[in-house]
Amino acid sequence: MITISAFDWVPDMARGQVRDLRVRWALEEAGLPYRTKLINHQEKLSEGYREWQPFCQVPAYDDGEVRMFESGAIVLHIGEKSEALLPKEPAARARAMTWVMAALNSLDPFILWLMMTAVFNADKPWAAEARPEAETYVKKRLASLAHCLKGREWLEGRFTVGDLMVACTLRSLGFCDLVTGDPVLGPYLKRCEARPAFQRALAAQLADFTGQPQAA
Ligand SMILES: N[C@@H](CCC(=O)N[C@@H](CS)C(=O)NCC(=O)O)C(=O)O
Repeated sequence: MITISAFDWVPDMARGQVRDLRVRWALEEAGLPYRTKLINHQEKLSEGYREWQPFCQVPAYDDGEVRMFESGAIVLHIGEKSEALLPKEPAARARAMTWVMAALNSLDPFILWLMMTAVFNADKPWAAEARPEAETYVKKRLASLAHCLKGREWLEGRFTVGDLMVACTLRSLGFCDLVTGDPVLGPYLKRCEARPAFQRALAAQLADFTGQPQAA
């Protein structure tokens, strides 16, 4: 059975955003059952956990053959097991993998920087000063993404692991309307989040925080 690590508790604002969600979503799309190894914020620092996830973060993954970390690498690994995530045709497969990298390298760093200024350090004077520029960079990247998605349901003709990773990255912008207020990106994200596999993954993450099953 596949095991993934996840936190047993995070603050309310982080619920539904923790990065094990993307792994749960990939597993749900692939139809692969999994269980969670819930850890707390002390256990993440233990030597045993550090051997599984060197940066003391979640998620980490173990399928009995491979133990690994980094959500991008994990969803690609799951993609290898399921055509629902990664097409077999080599060019389509390469394109889908490209979007996973684009989410992690071309979108996420800018979004993270904006979050540092607008959310995590919102009360600091330097953050107020830095925020407009951070927002400018994010808007530029989002405009490029919207250009690619214009008139398309999915990034590459059908849903792939690339959409999954891009959608997870866009969801981090839930604190502002840069995505939800965009006529292309807003509906795209809604389409992604409407997928039953996403709904099951989200419900499962939330349930692990409360110990109570939540409606999908
Ligand atoms: N690059 C890593 C980042 C993982 C990450 O940022 N995990 C966060 C939760 S979303 C975490 O564990 N934070 C706790 C900490 O850093 O101590 C990945 O994508 O797997």
